[in-house]
Amino acid sequence: MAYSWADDDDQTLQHDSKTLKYMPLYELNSNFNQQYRPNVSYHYNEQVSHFHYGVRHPMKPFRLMLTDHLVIGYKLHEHMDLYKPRRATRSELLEFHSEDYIDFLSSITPDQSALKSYADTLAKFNIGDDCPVFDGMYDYASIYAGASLDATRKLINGQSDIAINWSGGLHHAKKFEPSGFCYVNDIVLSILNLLRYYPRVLYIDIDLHHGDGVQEAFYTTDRVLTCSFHKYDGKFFPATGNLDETGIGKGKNFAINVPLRDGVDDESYIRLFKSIMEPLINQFNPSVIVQQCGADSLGCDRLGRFNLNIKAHGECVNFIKSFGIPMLVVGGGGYTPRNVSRLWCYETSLLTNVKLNSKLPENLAFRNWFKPDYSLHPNLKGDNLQNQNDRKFLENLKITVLEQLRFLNGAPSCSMNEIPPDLQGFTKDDEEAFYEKLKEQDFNDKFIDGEARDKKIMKDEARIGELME
Ligand code: V1D
Ligand code: CA
Repeated sequence: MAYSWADDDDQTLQHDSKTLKYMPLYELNSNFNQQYRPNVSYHYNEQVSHFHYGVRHPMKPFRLMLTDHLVIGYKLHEHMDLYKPRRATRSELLEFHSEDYIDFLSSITPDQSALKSYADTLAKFNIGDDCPVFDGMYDYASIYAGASLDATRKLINGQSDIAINWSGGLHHAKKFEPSGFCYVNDIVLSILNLLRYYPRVLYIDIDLHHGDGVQEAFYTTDRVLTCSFHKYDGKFFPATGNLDETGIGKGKNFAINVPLRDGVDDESYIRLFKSIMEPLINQFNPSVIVQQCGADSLGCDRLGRFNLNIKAHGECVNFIKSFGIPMLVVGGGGYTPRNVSRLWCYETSLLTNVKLNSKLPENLAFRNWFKPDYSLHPNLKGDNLQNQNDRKFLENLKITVLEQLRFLNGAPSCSMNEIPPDLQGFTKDDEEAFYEKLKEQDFNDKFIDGEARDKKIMKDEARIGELME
């Protein structure tokens, strides 16, 4: 019988109605002792979930609160270091974005944007239906970017092997403008920071949409290899990411695109993903990986027409983890909040080596969002959605990409000659002083201990109690 990526195949955590309340929420994986057991950190500033793009807009930051409730409800905080990161500063944002764009972003208000006199400025900065001006927009952007940067600092100073920021992953933002719901590009900012210490960065993007902003930012360098899997038909947003976009100059062949059609299913996606990523990682030999885990590639997404189940998406993340390379994991798109939060909670469990009971915790806040099944793994495969990627199409994709990999000629031995400008000319002493400062900064970051976290949960529940009355 074929493996089911949807429902609960796990016998060890099964229960009947009488024993339900005694069932553990999770168990450690059976091969726990032999497995790669990375130090995992979780970077989350809950303020990020309070912003609203607008009632009709599909991007709902609220999904991040649902995710956090699931993560905490399953007690995954017992397996990670938790940080409440500070916002990114203006000067941190300027590492990638232009000054006039950041000035605009930090000064425009919804009231002003309603005025006709601003029409030209709004058009200049691509403000419109996809990227509206909303209350607190700049705060929102600096909070999610701050969390990704915080995560990179933990990787750089060796405190974390895997650092997670589900509020990040906004891969479309450009140097001079927002794009596709993304205001600042936390991924580009993070990669720039990682490049100060790591010779080669691999960027993997499994969001439904092409990771165009990240690809564009590193299109001419061989120190960052970008690889995006996405829907492509020449029209679907952002209408880039065909096979022939491969990089230019020194970056030739260091951009990889896997353009797919609607309806791709679990088996075909996983097979294709693994058959490309394994040789790619062996060839490029990255020193650090950034993985964007957009949830709009799941079945039943409000904007997407892929057909993946949560376990299949997770299988890709787990496969990359199995290489044991330091990794920044970020979110991205995802427009059916209940499934976004299920997915990112499940992926947190994979990264922390914890096996979750499929039945959602009884005392979960917002549990009614997950009815009627209350399961972590509802079947998301739409039976009426045909897989328009037939075997031949997928085989051709694989062959073309593997052919491109042959041109990589091994990993570039990096002389670090493309170090971001502010670190050029660093002496050993400078570098040590810098590390000391980093450590100090870590200490000042709000590290959330178990007790503080428990208090926070009690507070959240009280608030929900009030809401329900
Ligand atoms: F359906 C909508 C309703 C309101 C506002 C916007 C949309 C919408 C849906 N899809 N907008 C889109 C995409 N834009 C366009 C352009 C509008 N022009 C006329 C064409 O099709 C943008 C999709 C953005 C996807 C973002 C992402 O999922 O990749 C993401 N990743 O990280 C964060 C977000
Ligand atoms: Ca993608």
